[in-house]
Amino acid sequence: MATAPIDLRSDTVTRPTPGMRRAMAEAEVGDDVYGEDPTVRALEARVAERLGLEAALFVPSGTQGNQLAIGVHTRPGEEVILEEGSHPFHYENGAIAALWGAQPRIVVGQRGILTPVQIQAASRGNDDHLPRSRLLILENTHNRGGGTVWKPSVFGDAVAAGRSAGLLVHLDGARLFNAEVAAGVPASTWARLTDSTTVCFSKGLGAPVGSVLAGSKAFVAEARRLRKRLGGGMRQAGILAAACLYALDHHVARLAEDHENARALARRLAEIPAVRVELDRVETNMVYAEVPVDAPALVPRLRAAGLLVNSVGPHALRLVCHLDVDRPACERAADILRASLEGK
Ligand code: TLP
Repeated sequence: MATAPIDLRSDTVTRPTPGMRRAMAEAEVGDDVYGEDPTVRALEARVAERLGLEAALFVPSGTQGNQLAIGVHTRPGEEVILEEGSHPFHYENGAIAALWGAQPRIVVGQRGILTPVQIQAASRGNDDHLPRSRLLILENTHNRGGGTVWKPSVFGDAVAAGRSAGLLVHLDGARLFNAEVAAGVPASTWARLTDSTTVCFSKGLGAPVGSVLAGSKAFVAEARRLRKRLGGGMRQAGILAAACLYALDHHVARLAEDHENARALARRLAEIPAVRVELDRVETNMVYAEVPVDAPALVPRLRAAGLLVNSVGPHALRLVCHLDVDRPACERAADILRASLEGK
C-alpha cells in the first residue's frame, strides 16, 4: 500500500483528533445568530479573557476576522498601514479595497517586523490633500516573514508609535498561540495593547474551522453586525466552537513540538548543499527554503515523490510543521527534497 504523502503545505491541513471529534459530537448548541449557543459564548468569553480584551466574536475564518476589524475601524478613503507581506494585504484577495474602500499603505518590514520610525513615516499629517491614516495592522507570528515572533517590547514600541500618530491597532494573530509558546509569555502580552485581535483555531491548533475576533464590547457589537452582512452568522456553531475549546485545552502547549520539528527539519535541509535555509529565522513552525531550481515546477515533482509543499516565490518553498506530522516525517521530507534536487 502506498504511504500517505507528507503534507507540509500549511498547518491548516490538520484534521481533528478523535478527542476533538468527541468534544464536537457532545457540544451543547443553540442558534448563535440569536446569541443562544452556549458553546460559542463560552469560547468567546474564554478567548476574550485569554487575550486581555473585553469581548469576542466567533467567525468562520481568519480572513473574515481581519476584514471585519478593518470594516469596523475604517471608512472609505481612509488608509490602513500594514506590512508588504502581511496576510490582509497579500493573501486576502484585495478585500481591503473591495469590501471597505479603504486604501492600503504598504511598509516593507524586516521579516514582517516594522519599526516605530517606519510607522511614523507612513502616517499622514492632517492635510486636505491626503488620505486620513486610520489603522495600523501588525501580524504575529508573521507568516511571510518566516513565522516571526514580535518581541513584546518591540511590539509595544510599534503600537505606541501607531497610537502617537492617532492610529487604531489591529493584530492578525492567526498564529498568536505559536508566539505565546515560542516567547514564553501569554498571548495577552500583545493582544491587550491592541484595539482588536484575530486568533485562528484552524491552523496549528488543529480545529477544522474557526477564528475569534476580540476587542472592546462596542467594537464586537459592530463586528457582529458586519459579520451578519457578510453572511458569517452561523447557527448551531457550537459544534465548531467545541473543537476550538478543545484545542485551547489540549493543543496549545504542544505547539512547542511543532517548533522543535521545524528546527530539526531546517537543520536537515541546511545539510543539502543546494538548499539555503537561515536556521536562525526558524522561530516557530515554519521553514522557508531557497532552492536553485524553479520552485513552482519543483512542487509537482515533490508531490509525485510523496511530499506536499507550497512554493512562495520563484526559488522559495515554505514547509510548515504541525500536529499531523511527527519528527521522522519531517526528516523524511528533507530526504525527499534532497533526492528530488539530486535527480534521484
Ligand atoms: N494563511 C494560510 C494561507 O492563506 C496563506 C496559510 O496557509 O498560511 N492571517 C494569517 C497570518 C494567515 O496565515 C492566514 C492563513 C490567515 C490570516 C487567514 O486565515 P483563514 O484561512 O482562516 O482565512
